[in-house]
Amino acid sequence: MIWNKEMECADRETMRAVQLERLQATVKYEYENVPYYAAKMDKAGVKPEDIQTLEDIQLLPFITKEDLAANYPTGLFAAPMKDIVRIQSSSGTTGKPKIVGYTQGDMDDWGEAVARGLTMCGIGANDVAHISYGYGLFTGGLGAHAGAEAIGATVLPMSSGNTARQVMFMQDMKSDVLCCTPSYALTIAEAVEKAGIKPEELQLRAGLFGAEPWTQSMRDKIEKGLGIRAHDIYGLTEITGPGTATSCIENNGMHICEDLFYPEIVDPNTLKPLPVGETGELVFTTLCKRGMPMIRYRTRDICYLMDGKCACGRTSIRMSRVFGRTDDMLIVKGVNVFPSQVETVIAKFEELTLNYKILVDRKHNSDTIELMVEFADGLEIDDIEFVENMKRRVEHALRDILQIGCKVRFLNAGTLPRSEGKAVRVEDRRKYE
Ligand code: DLL
Repeated sequence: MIWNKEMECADRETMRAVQLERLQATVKYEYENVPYYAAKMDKAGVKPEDIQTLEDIQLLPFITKEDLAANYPTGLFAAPMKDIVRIQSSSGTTGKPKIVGYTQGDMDDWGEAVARGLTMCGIGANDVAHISYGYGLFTGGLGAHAGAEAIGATVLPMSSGNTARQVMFMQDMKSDVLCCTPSYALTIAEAVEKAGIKPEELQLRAGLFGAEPWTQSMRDKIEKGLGIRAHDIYGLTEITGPGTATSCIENNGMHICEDLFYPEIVDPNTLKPLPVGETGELVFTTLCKRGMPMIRYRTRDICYLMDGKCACGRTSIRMSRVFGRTDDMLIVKGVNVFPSQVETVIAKFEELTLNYKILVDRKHNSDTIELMVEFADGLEIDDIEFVENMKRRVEHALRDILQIGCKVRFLNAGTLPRSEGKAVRVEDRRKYE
């Protein structure tokens, strides 16, 4: 089923006309209501009337997380507070959180976006939606909730944590779909196995996982551990929260709600637009938001766009999985290292689990990087010969992909703290010196 055929299956010409009309209205509204952005436009020498085609979007200045910090808390709100019905927030890297305000119309569009996502994963009014994203200022819980209510599903507002209770509800209430972070899905799968429950004993058939980068091997593990189809759902607080894009049953990229959110990919260094298919930084312009519209917001997420009709029937432009964030990238001994590269190596070893942590430090003026990773259940770290052999193999594989040496420390299964939300994979101690 398709939730909004008119928008999700529109031909290119119709979609571009909708986008242009909405872009022009958004730019005019922003110019008239947000003095900070109007000043940026003035400085760039561009007026709302200059936006005559979709390509003219390139004339507009970007909005960055630094702009949000400079305008903390509500300086970028375009609507008066009386029209703001919801505040959500996410942590900012500069210390101050990012505060986002929604009008009722924005809330309705957010619910619509998640409703489209759930529907494309085969979820409908007869299903029980088990929502284990955190509820509160984080957009995961309330966002998934709004979409599940919009499609008329039976909502279980579990929030995250208390994993044993999650499993009990999942069994007793016969949950059909699980919504949580991929790392928490793994934690739940582990608890299911520990409780001696076979995946086929659960009613669960699909999951919408997002809020953090994840790899194909993690998807395989979740699908096997819970006996479900795992879908990717993407979004960010500044744009709306979950639902900006979701992967359908074809599992070939995430369909962007492009009548609501206009995507571009730019080269993160030159900020020049890149063509469909080329990897770069994802930039979004909200086309309908009125509480706090975002024009050319630099997400810092790295991915590429895919066009053409999907086998599911939708025509919307898709985005690839997110490979990482430009600000997730570690520079160790001058070499760029992404946590996802390390995860790809770990996944190649059956003896290891995807519970890991990367420690970066600086000793004697030189960077060090160490991987702590758990052995699979039943393998012991006191078998010295086995451990030494594994160490050699894993360190060799890491050097191959990272081009620098990375020490490996093995831990017994169950040693590292389990994720209940966004997993913290990296500890960079160099920042604290
Ligand atoms: O994480 C919104 C969300 C909630 C999305 C639940 C999906 C599901 P923020 O806390 O503002 O919002 O974090 C946004 O998380 O810029 C990405 O770096 C990352 N992210 C979100 N979804 C995905 C995904 C929510 N599917 C930031 N894959 C984004 C990879 C993701 N990274």
